[in-house]
Amino acid sequence: MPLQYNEYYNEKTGLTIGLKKLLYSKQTDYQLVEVYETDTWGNLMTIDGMVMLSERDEFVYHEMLSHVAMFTHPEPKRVLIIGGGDGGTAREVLKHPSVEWVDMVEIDEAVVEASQLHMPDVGDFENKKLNVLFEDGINFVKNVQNPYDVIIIDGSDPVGPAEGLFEKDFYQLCFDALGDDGVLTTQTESPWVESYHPSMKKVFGALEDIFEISKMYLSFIPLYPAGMWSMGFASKKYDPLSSDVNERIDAHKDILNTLKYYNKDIHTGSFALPNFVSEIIR
Ligand code: SPD
Repeated sequence: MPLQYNEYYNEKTGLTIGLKKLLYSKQTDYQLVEVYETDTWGNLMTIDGMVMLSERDEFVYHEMLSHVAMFTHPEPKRVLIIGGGDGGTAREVLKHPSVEWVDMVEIDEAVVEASQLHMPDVGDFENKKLNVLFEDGINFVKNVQNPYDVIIIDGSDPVGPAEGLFEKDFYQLCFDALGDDGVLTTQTESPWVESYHPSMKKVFGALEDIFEISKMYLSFIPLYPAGMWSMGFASKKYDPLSSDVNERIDAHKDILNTLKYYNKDIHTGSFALPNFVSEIIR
């Protein structure tokens, strides 16, 4: 095992993490799933050599992907998570008392296995409201009969099995799988990494064409390329920047007290984009 994990996002430029031990390694039909013990970030899960999450910084990604959607919808009861096999997004979604049912559709059982074995605090897999399905999320959304209030796309990077999660057809299927007031969030890569720009343009172009309201928002995740991470928000009816949303956040102190990144100011502030970022999707 090498002493350092390196993820290069441009030629020889990238991220370095000190490693102590390889804890899990499985080549599945879809991808190589690995978990390492690191010197700084707790246990780290990678897929095909790309960081998915570390125990120490995962809260930023999972709180931001979940609560921006969950607080924007006034009463999210049925939630669909595409991907998210480590369980972190479901954990955050399940904090909302209105939630009655969560379907989490993960293509690769090894992601759930690796998380349960080596990141036991990330998921809430015993929760009775959580239904874990192992199948292709794109096929799953084609056949949704009972619409969802919220859909969250917690996929990997736009290479390999997650490539389809950056296509317009997929977002049309998600739109069709949502109720009349449905809300969606999706992970959309780093604005600093130029090779991701085509995928970002494709997703935000699709969201704008398909949904009434669409926006990009940002969070800061140290182990993702260049540390700045974008997410997409789309909605048929509810504006994430309305005063109703602020009131709803204020009314849920019980949830907010469990969070380490998301709060009312972060919710609003995350939609403020630097000029070079808005340029990418203009
Ligand atoms: N390169 C980072 C891409 C992040 C995608 N999702 C991570 C999964 C965490 N639930």
